[in-house]
Order: sequence, then structure tokens, then C-alpha cells
Amino acid sequence: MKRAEFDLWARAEQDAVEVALEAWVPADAPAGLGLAMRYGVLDGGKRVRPLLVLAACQAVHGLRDAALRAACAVELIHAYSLVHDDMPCMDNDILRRGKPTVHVQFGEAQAMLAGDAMQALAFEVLTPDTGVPPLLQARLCSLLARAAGHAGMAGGQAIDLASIGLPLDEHVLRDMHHRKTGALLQTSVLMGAACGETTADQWDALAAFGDALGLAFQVVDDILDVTQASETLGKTAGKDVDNNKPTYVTVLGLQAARRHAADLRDQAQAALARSGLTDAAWLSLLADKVVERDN
Ligand code: GRG
Repeated sequence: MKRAEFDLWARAEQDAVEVALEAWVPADAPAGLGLAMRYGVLDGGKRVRPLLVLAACQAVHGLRDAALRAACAVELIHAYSLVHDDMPCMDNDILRRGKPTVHVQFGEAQAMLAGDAMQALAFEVLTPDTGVPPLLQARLCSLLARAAGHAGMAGGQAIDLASIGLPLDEHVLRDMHHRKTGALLQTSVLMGAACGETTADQWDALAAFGDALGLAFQVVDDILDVTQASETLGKTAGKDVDNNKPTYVTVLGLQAARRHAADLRDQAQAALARSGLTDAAWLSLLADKVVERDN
């Protein structure tokens, strides 16, 4: 019953995010840039990060308008990272979200600019003239900037590119993924929480929840890379092996990686229980879904 209700909630929120992005990502940006931006972010992806923002906001009874903006902003940062990651100078991939990648469709220069413009648009979306209190705007911008920048996603990507072919130990692998994938997922939870009131203990518990969930997401991503087909993933399967990249599967082995993902899910659920938030059912189900997903 809860799962059926969750599916309805998730579908409605995915639609709300799509409608908002549709309105905020400009079709008329110069010289075809808007088309490349919209191709990169609209109508695709699981929208896990927006759902985390909106579920966390709901758990703290926060400001819906601010959370919808935060949900779209974090998805714009995520989509920009995918566009840049797929480019020949990085992962060099041709398939993303079941379609040709942005540089394949629009050329490399336009893909780079589309990613740049999506990143800037994320912060524009977070700072409307009215409707979101200025202090909250600043808080949301700060959380997102820290997760996306050198200490978070971009830093993790730098470690990733530098570690191709190297035998990383689990500690270094964990640090890389905390930054590259985990930071944005954790900040999704915290941006949602920032839209309402929390005690310091609740904030710390939600941070621990997001931290464990973020890492679980990556462990599962590494597992799916070797267990699923490209059609299911919507992106090229087996890329990590092809690129000679260390992953949780290469470092721990498939079975241990599966156990690790389940342990991280349990840690996430324990942290959520510690928060004492009584309206956190969707956050809890999202943690389960992250581990149970097949794409
Ligand atoms: C270019 C600064 C910069 C960073 C790139 C996100 C990233 C860093 C690289 C993507 C490589 C990758 C596959 C990482 C694994 C985790 C991940 C982010 C998977 C894609 O996210 P999903 O599964 O994708 O949420 P959808 O399409 O569903 O949104």
C-alpha cells in the first residue's frame, strides 16, 4: 500500500519538476543553445535528486515553492555534469538517458556551453525576485555550490580522471565517490530540509542519511554497470571496465559490493530513524529504491 502511494507521489512530483524545468530552461537562448540545454535536461532521467529534495521538504513541512526551485536547481547541476562527463575529453560516451549524448547531437562546443549555462541557470532558479526569503536563497545556493564544486562533484571527477588504471584502495575509492556522486545526493536531502525547520540533531541525522544513501547510490551504479544491458540503463553498460576504472565491483567483488550497498541502506535508514521525523516515509522509501533499482 505504502509503495503504491509512494509511486503516485513520485510520479506527481516528477511531473511537477518537468513542468517547472520546461518553463525555466529557455528555448530561445541564442544560436541553438536553448535547444541543447533542453535536450540535456528535459524528459529524461529518474529525477532521484529532485525527489530527495521534495521528500525532505515534506518531512520538515517546509516551503514548497523553495523546494521546487531547489529540486530543479539540483537536477540542472546533475544534468550539466552528465553533459560534460559524456564529452570526449572525459568519459567519451555516445548514449545517455536512452538518447545520443548532447555533444553527439549538437557538437562539442555547444555541449560545453549547454553545461555551463545549465550550471548558471541552477543558481538563477534559486534566486527569484520574490517568493523565497533571501536568507533561504543564500543557504540553498551555498549548499549547492559546495556540493558541486572543488570539494564535491568537480573535485571527485578530478580524482576519477586521475585514477584511471590505478589500483585504488577502498578508502580512496570511497573518498572519490563521496565527492563525485555522494555530495550532490546528500545536498539534495539537505536543501529540502533547509526549506523548513530542523533541530541541529535532526540536521545531522539527515546529513548522515544523505551521506549513506549517496554512497549506496554509487555502489549500486557500479554493480549495474556490470550486470545490466545498455537498453535498461539508457547509457553504455560496461563503461567502467572499458575505461579501466576502479569501482566497488573491481575493489570488493560483486557479492561484497551487493552486501555493502545493503549495509549502506541500513545505515541510511538508521540515521533517518534517529532524526525522529515522523513524516519521512518517502525519504525512507527512496533509500530502498536507490538500492533496489535496476537502472
Ligand atoms: C563533469 C564536473 C563533472 C562531473 C561529472 C556525475 C559525474 C561527475 C559523472 C557521471 C558518471 C557516473 C555514471 C557517475 C555515477 C553516478 C551517477 C551520477 C549516475 C548518473 O545518475 P543517475 O543514475 O542518472 O541519477 P539519471 O539519468 O537517472 O538522472
